[in-house]
Amino acid sequence: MKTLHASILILSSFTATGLAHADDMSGMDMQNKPMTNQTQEKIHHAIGVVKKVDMVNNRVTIAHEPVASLHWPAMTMSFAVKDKKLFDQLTEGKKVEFDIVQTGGVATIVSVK
Ligand SMILES: [Cu+2]
Repeated sequence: MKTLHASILILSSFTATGLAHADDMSGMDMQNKPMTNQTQEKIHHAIGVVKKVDMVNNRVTIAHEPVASLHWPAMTMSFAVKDKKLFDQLTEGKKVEFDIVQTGGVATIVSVK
């Protein structure tokens, strides 16, 4: 009976791996589509002052207020900018409200108000 039990455990761990992989695949598909809530990407809201705009590298430096949903204290940091159009609202010295998505340690601004 002991041997049988062990093989059931092995079988079920294979199944779990298979499911996790299926999740990864669907996540990859989603990246080519417009943002939906199914991407698992959480949108974080922040407020800050634009310090430096780097349109060539699609980056902006913002002195932001604390972001509770990301457990971030207030700080000045660089963000990736998702769309060139967002630079219309990212003027140095301007106070902005913006939405951030964080994936793999990279914080990307996805919209600006
Ligand atoms: Cu920060």
